Amino acid sequence: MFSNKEVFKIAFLKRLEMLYGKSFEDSSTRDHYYTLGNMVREYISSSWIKTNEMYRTTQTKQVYYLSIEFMLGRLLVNNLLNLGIRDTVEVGLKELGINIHDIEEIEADAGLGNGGLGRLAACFLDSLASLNLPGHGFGIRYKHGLFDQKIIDGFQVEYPEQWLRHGNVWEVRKPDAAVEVRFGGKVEVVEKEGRFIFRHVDCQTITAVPYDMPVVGYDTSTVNTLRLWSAEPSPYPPGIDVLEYKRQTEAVSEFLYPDDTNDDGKILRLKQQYFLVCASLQNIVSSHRKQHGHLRNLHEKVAIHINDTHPVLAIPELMRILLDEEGMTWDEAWKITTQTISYTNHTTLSEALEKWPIYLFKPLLPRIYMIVEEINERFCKLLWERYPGDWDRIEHMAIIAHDMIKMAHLAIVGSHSTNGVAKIHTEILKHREFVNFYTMFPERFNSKTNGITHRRWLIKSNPELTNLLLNTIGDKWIKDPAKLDELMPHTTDGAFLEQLSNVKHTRKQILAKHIKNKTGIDIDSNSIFDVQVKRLHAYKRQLLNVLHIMYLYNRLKEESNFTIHPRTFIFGAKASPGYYYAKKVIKLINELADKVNNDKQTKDYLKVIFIENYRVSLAEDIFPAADVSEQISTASKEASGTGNMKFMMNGALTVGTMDGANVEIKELVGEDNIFTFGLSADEVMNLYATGGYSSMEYYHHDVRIRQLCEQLVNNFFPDIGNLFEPIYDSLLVQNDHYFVLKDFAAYVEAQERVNAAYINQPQWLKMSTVNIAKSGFFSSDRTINEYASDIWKIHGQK
Ligand code: 26V
Repeated sequence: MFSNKEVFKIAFLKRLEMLYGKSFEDSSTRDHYYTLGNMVREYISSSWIKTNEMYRTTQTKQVYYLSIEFMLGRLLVNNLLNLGIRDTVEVGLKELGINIHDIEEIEADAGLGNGGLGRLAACFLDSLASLNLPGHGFGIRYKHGLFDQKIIDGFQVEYPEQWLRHGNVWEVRKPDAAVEVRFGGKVEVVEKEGRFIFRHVDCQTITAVPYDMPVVGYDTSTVNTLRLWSAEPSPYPPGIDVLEYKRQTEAVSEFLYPDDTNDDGKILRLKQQYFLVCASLQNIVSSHRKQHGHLRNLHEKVAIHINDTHPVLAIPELMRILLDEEGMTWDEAWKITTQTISYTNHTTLSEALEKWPIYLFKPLLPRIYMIVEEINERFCKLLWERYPGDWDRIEHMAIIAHDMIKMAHLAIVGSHSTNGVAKIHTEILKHREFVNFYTMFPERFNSKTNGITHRRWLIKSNPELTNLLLNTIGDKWIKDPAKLDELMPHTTDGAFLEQLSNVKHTRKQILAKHIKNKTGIDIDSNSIFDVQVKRLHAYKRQLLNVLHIMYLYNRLKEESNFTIHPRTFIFGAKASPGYYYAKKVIKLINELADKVNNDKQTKDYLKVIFIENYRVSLAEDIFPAADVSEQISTASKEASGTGNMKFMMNGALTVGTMDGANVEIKELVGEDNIFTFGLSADEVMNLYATGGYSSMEYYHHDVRIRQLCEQLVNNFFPDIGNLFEPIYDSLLVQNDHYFVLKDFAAYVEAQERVNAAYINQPQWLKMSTVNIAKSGFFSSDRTINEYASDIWKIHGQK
């Protein structure tokens, strides 16, 4: 069907006819998309079956990656690429008069995630399959992914996302593999033959129906599985309000929760978490039983990884199965559970560390609560033996304290591995956040610096750069991305640098065209494309970027001999719907854009663009076009960042703080090839500890800062009243918790270095080349190989 373009064309037309009863002339682009998707799915299916059969017969150890989010984006072109048939299909379609990009645009992003954490899970699946590793995802098939963002009058407005509206060609519903999940009710204890049996009665039951999506490896026949659970009503028990029961059940997989740390304690979210865990564990345990007849060797054949604490109930749930269903002793069950489970921490922001109040948890999950209590009691006893009398320490480390369950503590205590997602983040976990746990269990802590799949974020999204790399250093880097380093001799190769410059320019023109179509605004593709795309959070400091733009604007207006290389500042960011401050910053960016873009005096030097509804598919057009990558979080706050890696791999230079993976980018490229600035993580944490920061001093002593702060509240932005007063207050009344003003001068100075470096194009292109050459380290293939050998102990097949 895909052996050559002629065979493909015939098969395509035939399939179109079969599926839609339409001739080519009468068919739409949507028909073409579904026809092609259908063909690809069929093409995948035999490898999928073979991969599963192979895993069954060889009984190799499997890893299951449990994640409440998977931000897959579009799959068509990625699958074509991994199957090695993209070019055949593209040419074949072209000869039929169809542009593959038009077809691609039909597909809705699978946006079942908020940002970094969910996208990381998607990159990991791609790497697992491409490395022939037996690894599968378990998640939730949300009917609505992360909300769609519209900007209306400068404000963010949210709309429900509808990715399933036209169906999903990549999924297969498996009703025969459905399982039941129980909530509420009571636990009855009966004694039987000297053993206590726990029975869960009067509970509400819902059915978890799996939808499987194939995960196709690159240039291999491995096809792993992402299993997404959908909540459906179980056979209706008599005498209930059927409509109400159906509504309540389906609500469990209706929406992805937007990452909103101000919005915790939502019972439905806890239901989602247990729903994922309970269904996935039944699935894992029943296939293990089928193969081995018992669960005593579960930890030898299965690794279960929990992506952040959201699936941490896997620990008490596995204990429940081993105790109540298998009749194991506590000690046997505990050994198997801790050896099976491993945990990644993705944040140290205290407001994002999950805690559940007992009053919500216990009635919803009575048996699980009993087990968590028992885990806590045994752990506290251990603490007491080790630190007799040290009540303070015990209170701080307890899993349950002050009527709250601390999920991260449960994860560390109930697993054999806790990892951070970049070196500096792991150091903070070990020596600050979880220092007491590190002292007690040093061997459990390890670091796994995040990565991104170079297949989507370079080969797929930037074919122009990919071709240049292929022509320059061959193709070994595709299977072994560390080999991008072979580009290093070309940092002084004039012909190469010129081509690199052309590639970047082409990609900037593509993005400029897209922006023109969407916003009507013309941007200059010879200007510096300076990009900050990520969720909107105070700690990510989009505000620092905004204040710098205002500062440049002021200077351009006030100083007749001040000049800069023209710059286009591009933002993309969603704010959580209930995050008041973040939404103000979005409005501020849009007000600034309005002002700056329409000022005749400055518009040739400064443009500000807010790209609406930032998501994976847009990101694929943004990273290749960037010159400057903004990674300016308050040091210590950004666990890793992964956008920083995507920019680097596409030749953008980083302006960044010494935070997250920026630290490792700097180690790799050297200080001459990155623009770092600002407070270090230690300085930030010491300032918090000592209270030695007063933002007012910066206001008084730096006239630039004073002017900028005042411009937030005087009529610099006309007709907005006191709209930005909360931002002003965050800086000056609430003492600028994220050190925006303290880092301002250093940031301005770093940006001046950027301007100077860009003007020297040969120098800039050389720096850009070093960044591309060193980016292989950030392939998620490297990350996944480390997880596989250090944590999961799984091996590549064939
Ligand atoms: C928190 C909550 C709170 C309740 C509502 C839903 C929700 C969803 C997500 C989260 C926390 C997410 C933590 C997170 O995304 N961390 C990011 O992980 C990236 C991958 O490791 C890393 O690159 C980023 O630096 C880190 O912020």
